[in-house]
Amino acid sequence: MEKKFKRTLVTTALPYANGPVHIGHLAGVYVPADIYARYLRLKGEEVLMIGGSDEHGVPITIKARKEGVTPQDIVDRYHTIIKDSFAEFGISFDIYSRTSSKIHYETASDFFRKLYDKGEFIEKVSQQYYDEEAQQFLADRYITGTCPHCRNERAYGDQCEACGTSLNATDLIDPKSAISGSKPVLRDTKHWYLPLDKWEPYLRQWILEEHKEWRPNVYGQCKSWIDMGLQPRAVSRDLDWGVPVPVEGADGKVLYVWFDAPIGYISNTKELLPESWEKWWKDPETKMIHFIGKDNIVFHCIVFPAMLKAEGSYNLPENVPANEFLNLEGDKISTSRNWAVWLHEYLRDFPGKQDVLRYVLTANAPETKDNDFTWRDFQARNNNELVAILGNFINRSVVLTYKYFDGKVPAAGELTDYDRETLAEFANVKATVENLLDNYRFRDAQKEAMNLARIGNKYLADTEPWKLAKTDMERVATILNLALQISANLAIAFEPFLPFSAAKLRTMLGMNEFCWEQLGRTDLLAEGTQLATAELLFEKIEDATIEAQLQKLEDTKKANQLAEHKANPIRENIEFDDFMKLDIRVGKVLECTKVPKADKLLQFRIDDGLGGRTIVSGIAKHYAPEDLVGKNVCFIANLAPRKLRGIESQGMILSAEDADGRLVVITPADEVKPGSEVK
Ligand code: B3M
Ligand code: ZN
Repeated sequence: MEKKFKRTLVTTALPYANGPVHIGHLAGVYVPADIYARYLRLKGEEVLMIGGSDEHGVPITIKARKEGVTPQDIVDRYHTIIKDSFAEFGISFDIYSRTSSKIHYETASDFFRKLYDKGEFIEKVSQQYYDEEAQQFLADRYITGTCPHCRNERAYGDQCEACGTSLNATDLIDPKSAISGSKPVLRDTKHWYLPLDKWEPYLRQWILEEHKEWRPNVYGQCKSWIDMGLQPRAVSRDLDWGVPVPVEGADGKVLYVWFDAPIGYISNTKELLPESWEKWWKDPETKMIHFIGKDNIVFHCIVFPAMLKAEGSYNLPENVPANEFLNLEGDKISTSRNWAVWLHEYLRDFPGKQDVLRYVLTANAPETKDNDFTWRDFQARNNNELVAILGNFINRSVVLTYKYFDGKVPAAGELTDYDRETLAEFANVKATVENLLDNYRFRDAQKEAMNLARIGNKYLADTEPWKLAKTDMERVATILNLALQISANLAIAFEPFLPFSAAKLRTMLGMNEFCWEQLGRTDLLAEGTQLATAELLFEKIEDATIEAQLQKLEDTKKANQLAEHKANPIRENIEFDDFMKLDIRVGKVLECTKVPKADKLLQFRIDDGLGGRTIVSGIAKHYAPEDLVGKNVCFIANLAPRKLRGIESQGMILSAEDADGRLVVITPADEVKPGSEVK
């Protein structure tokens, strides 16, 4: 049975204040949350939208150390940049605060203390690396060493970025402290753990039985965590940046960032509403919704609920509509590789076009699976949808009203069957959009809103009022009245999605008061209302503008490759016997063709002096197949055969790769017989 609520608390993940925010943040969390909050406000519901910066955690301390500044300097810098970017994009937080605030320290500290006093933690001593020179315990990220799986010498204590394996610091071969460079030693350290296993039966019932309506990706992740069996989780760390653990004998220990950050939602509510915050957190008639990205699911669906439950007086979230990831031009967005569209840069390159980005990110929202942002799609959606459909319809309606009625809303006369058909099509939209928004399906909801504009556009194209102006002004008046009423509906329907354009549109139409309930009505603009002069809501984006953005990404790629090349030192020495294991031969290319549906692969038939062999090689981006036929190439002849796209590859063709990622095949300087050995 559906529960009834009085008010809604919308929380948005607190971004780490160690870098600016990009389109992935906006698409994954802040735009959907903002659409939802604006929609509820428009319905006249009581709603609070909470945001803020997450200012703790090891990466912030690492960045500070690298730059030779304090962690506080780092978070001060990025908190401001992030906060400004959100404000520019119209993300309508009721408060955007930060976890380095005094009230947060108190709130997080009290929360821990309450759990501690209730006996909700277990204390455990474990061994952790300690840097004797720097006299401090080392977070896993502060330890580097050789990966036991792939032998990468620059693996971190928590992960090897070369092979992607997650590690424990004690797995590393030859560990080194990133602070002093010295060899760390293992020392005993005490920490506090939240026994998630204790809450497992509760969580299983609450999520798996009572919240089957959660998105499949969220539900599925929770189920697999719970089915794997929950373990106690450490909620403290040996670190000098964060909220100090408020118990005796905890010097040099702080709350783990994932313990204090979600409490930030509570602190920020308190900061905004010191008198009445509790009703937002403890009254069962408040519905709490967490907007987050998929990498935060376990913390919001399992760990934080267990914390709240252990405390005892708080509500649990009603839903957690987590999004999947947004990629950029086919690659994972990455802060360290600068592979992102940064919001502050977008604002500089596309001033005044916040709504365009909001629109495109919602149209491509990664609600059910990872999605891709491409600049070509951005341009197409702007030109073909915002300009050609929405903007065009509004503009025609207003311009024609000026042309024939001095910009005053004309009176509607008798409706034709066609008018009535149009209105009927139009009337269902409110219920449809509402239903989609209530179920966190923002991308479909926006599509439906756009359908309203499509209906309007088609109506004008079909009725052609400009042709009737000489013969039947009464009919023209009716048509334009209806077109303007549809425009007024658009000004309401698009308010959650495109707040800047919707506001402009309302100014144009002289709409002062408006609310969601009016949607679907055709008497929103009174006869005789004076319109403001027509203003273009959207403008075409030219190819050159898009090409400049693509070029920028291309440059980033080159810079990354160059950096990688520089960081690619000569590998460690090998013995002569190791070299002798390689059997490298010369062969002549007899045939070479593209491998279907694999844009990188070429299939070779090689005369190897021994009856021939097939080799598949990833150089299709660098050569046309016909250019390689007849060439002598070098290949590894004794590499164990591997299947690539179902084709057995019997060896590997050698090529050189330069810093730009260009591949050039290695050929002998003079003609030699196929099968000759390379030594
Ligand atoms: N700062 C992780 C993130 O930005 C973390 C979220 C905290 S939400 C309480 O992905
Ligand atoms: Zn590795």
